[in-house]
Amino acid sequence: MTRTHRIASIPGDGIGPEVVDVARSAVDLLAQQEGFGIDWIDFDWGSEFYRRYGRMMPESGLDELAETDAIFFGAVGAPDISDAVTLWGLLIPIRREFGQYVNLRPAKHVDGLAGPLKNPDGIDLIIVRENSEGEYSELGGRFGRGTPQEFASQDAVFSRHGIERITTYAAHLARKRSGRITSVTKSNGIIHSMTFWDEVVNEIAAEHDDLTWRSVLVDAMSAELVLKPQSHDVIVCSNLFGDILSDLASATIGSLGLAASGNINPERTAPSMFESVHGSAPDIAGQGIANPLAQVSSAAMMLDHLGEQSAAKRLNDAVDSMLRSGQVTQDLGGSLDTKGAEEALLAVLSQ
Ligand code: GGG
Repeated sequence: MTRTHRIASIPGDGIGPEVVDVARSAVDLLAQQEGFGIDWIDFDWGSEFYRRYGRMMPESGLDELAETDAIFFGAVGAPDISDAVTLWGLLIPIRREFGQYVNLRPAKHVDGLAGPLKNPDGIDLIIVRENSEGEYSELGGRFGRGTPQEFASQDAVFSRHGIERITTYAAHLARKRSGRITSVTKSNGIIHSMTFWDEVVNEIAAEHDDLTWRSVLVDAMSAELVLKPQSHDVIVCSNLFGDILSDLASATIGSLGLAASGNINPERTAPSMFESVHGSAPDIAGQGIANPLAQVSSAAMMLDHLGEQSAAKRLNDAVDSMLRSGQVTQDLGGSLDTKGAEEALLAVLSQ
């Protein structure tokens, strides 16, 4: 064996453990076939950990993750715990501590896969979400509690450095793809931060004038993603807009159950984290019917990041083959349960 990757596995809540199990089986099989090693390091962090210890991960959690090559994450969220606690107690500290300021969220349609659109053929876009600042901010507060004047204020934080680095990353990515890049804001309504975003993006665009740049308001972009998603390639946007638009984009290709993501530290100074876009789906957790393919495609992104290009390609091809042949779960109109999808995936990889 020539190389071994140390991977932190955090299945988390709800359907997280169900889909992470499937993806890990596929990665283990590929490792065996391709001759590399995977050393999974298991962490039982998440909502159950919170119920027991009053925090989503131990105090030493980030130090433990720092020792790994990548983090493989399932989902967080539980009906009895505030989403703010689960998100800010686990995912956001990891993204920030490890400089994962790029959140890549691709949406690619596979021929023959039904979805809500009349013509989804040729959808192949990628959302580059700013992952470290923006609207996900701790600045603000609740004031005048219990009085008729009670109000809440929430500050979004956009730094020149933050906008420059995400836009530059997106520009380099666009150059490797079609050369088209769209920046999304709402600068007619949000007049300080979003006009600043536009200004900095224009400066970066001037440095990359071989690319075709567009700027679109987020409301118009929502309509474009439904009416002509094929016209888009690289989309760069803020933390909140990227989160919303990536759910929309994944729906156009058939299901949120297909949407993979990578929280990337481009400088590779710390581990990156790979997770499905979907959450913990408590409504179907424990029923064994969750679609594992978003988590599997996230594993492919992780393998690619770790330099295992052949394994990553084979995993992506296997997912495409399942989608093309209709070996899919109920969210995509198929009849497979999670276990059935795992068996089908391992069978394709073993051919
Ligand atoms: N697998 C992703 C997950 O559990 N997401 C929960 C969530 O609330 N995410 C919001 C975000 O990514 O900012």
